[in-house]
Amino acid sequence: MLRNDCLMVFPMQSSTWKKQKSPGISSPISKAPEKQQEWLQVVGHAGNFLAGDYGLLLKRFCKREQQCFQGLMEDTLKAFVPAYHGVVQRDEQDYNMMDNLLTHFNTPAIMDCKMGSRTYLEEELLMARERPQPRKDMYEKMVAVDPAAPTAQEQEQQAVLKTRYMQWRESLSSTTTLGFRIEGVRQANGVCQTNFKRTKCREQVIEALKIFFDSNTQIVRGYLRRLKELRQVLETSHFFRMHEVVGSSLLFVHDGTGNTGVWMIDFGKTVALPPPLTLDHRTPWVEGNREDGYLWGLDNLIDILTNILLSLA
Ligand code: I3P
Repeated sequence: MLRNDCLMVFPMQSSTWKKQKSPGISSPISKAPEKQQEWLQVVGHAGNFLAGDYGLLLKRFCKREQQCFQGLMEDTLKAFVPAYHGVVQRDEQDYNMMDNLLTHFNTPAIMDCKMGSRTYLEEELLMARERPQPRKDMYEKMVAVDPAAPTAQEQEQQAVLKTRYMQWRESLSSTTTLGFRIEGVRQANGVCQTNFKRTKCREQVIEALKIFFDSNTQIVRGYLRRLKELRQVLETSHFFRMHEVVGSSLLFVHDGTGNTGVWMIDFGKTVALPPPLTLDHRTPWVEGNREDGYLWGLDNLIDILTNILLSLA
């Protein structure tokens, strides 16, 4: 089964957490924490993460994600993803082992942005047509946000198809209009917010981002620099051109020292394309072209940050 989790899982760093400064913060391996750590998961599938040895993060095994990590470790994108360290078993469950991206931050603020204009794979759409499996849990999540959202048939069934739920989430949020959406934020003071389901228009997104950046120009500048570097690498990456990247997030991390980082995470729904098909990640999606709108979303994100910086200057 596909599992696509947002990596908003991190240790609440205690004073016993040994941090090591390294020249690049993209592949940190810290010493093992000496005390049991308190783990917090802001968004994503509950129970999919464990703390590994040497400060590594263990994520419930997903073959597709493993294949992506293996490909990414050989790609120019390597510096923009957590370093991958293979598979480990705990209580008869396999886990993919990766760097904990938060190791080099001191009480960090964290934001998860789900990238792209589509959050379900084309293969999920085909499956929903061939073997429709309406879901009660998704109906309930839908009604909790908007009781008027389900159709008469869905109300009768008290269930919705996953693809229908995902499309509804996309159009309710900024996924459809901007090609990315904020999934969750954890402020440095520990306050978590995951209620961005209706954060849709540019102004609402800007408002939420400004709060996350604490209107700090140094932080915005750091993020902007990193996002532009990422875009440049994405535009020439072999891996990126050859994959439909869906449900993947950008993890933003900064702390009080002005240290910033952005990484690509969550590759459970990143799928290799059948050759010779490639994507430019900007062409609008029509069923069959597999386009995911990732770079369109990144263009919008960069544009928004540029404008935020101008407004703060
Ligand atoms: C979830 C979100 C996840 C999705 C999950 C949804 O909805 O869209 O991305 O997992 O599907 O329930 P919400 O954010 O509104 O809670 P995938 O991306 O892995 O499909 P799931 O319940 O089938 O895991």
